[in-house]
Amino acid sequence: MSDKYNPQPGNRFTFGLWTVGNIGRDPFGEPVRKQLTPAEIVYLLGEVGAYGVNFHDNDLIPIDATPAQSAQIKKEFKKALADTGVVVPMATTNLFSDPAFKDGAFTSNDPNVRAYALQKTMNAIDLGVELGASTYVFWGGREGVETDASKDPLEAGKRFREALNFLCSYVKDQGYDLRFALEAKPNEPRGDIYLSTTGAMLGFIETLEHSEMVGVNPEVAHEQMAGLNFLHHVAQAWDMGKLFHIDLNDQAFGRYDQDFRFGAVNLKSAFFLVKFLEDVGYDGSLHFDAHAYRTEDYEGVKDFAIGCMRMYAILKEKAERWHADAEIQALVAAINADDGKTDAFKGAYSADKAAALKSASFDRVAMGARGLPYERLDQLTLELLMGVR
Ligand code: GCO
Ligand code: MN
Ligand code: MN
Repeated sequence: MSDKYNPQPGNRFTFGLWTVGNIGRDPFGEPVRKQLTPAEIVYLLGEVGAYGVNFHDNDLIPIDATPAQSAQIKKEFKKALADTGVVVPMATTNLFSDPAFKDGAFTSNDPNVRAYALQKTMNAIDLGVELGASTYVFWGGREGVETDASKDPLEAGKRFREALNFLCSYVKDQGYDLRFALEAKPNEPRGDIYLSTTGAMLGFIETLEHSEMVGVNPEVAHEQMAGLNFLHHVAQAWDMGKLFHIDLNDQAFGRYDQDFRFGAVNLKSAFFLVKFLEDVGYDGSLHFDAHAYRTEDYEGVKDFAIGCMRMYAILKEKAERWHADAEIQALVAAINADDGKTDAFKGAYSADKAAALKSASFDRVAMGARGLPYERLDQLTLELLMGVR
């Protein structure tokens, strides 16, 4: 399967150490793959042609590593980066695995946990910046509840805001060139996670002191877990200038957190997402936050990684074909046709415009009777996707 769809030089495809490095542990079963070292994962990513590797602090340096162990791991990791040309565009903090974070990190009811979370994040930011990261992701996996008896949601929001304000100021104080990207998820591992959708995050960001340095990191599976249209959230983020990063994967609606290969389930949604990202000119990382099926060995993990990247490249080509397809474009033009009769009413409000519009006459019945060829447009889109046009 080596052809033009395989990753080309200059691609922006990234994977987390935790994605291709996933050992296949699940709530019902033990690991099925041996743990690779961070350096080994970088070599694997170099082999499949990825551009970048992202990590949580503890994917790279175990939480209880000694300074000597930490130095040795960093040395091996940096060598692997230099040998392969793989770079580190994004980093993040693990604020969910350690038992200390069982009731959240920045929103924990325990002020000691909140302070420790800030300390851990400052150290992790330093580590990320040292290795080249320019985006820092916040995924608040444990920032939630099983019962609302346990935590006041207003208080939780206030704590989260204070933590982010503190950390924005820390980044500025250090002179780091780093932007924050907040990642929403509705549930799992908590019963309910605060700020559960990308839209909720976008609203929250506007309440921050340094909102200009904070955007979002939407993930396909997270909106889909909530039964929502992911593309619409991405479009809103883009419209607000807040699409700082994106997590690509796939997920069946209404299931557990599956983290499947990009495009593995909802091909049509994946197509419209890629088409959107390409149409608007999104030029950030294309990060695959997914992992191989538990059935795979490391050859299968490579198949998984290559599959994610091929899927994006193939859908990108399909989007180009969609734009070049005369029949599809004729339908698009017909749908958006404008007879110019309402030109006088367009644009900003004026009292004259409002008065003219109020006295205009419209053929309401004709408007309602007009057929819209969306069936045909959708069918042609699917036929294009299936390779029969
Ligand atoms: C999940 C999340 C995480 C985050 C990661 C980086 O569902 O577990 O998507 O994988 O993206 O922690 O912040
Ligand atoms: Mn996820
Ligand atoms: Mn994610």
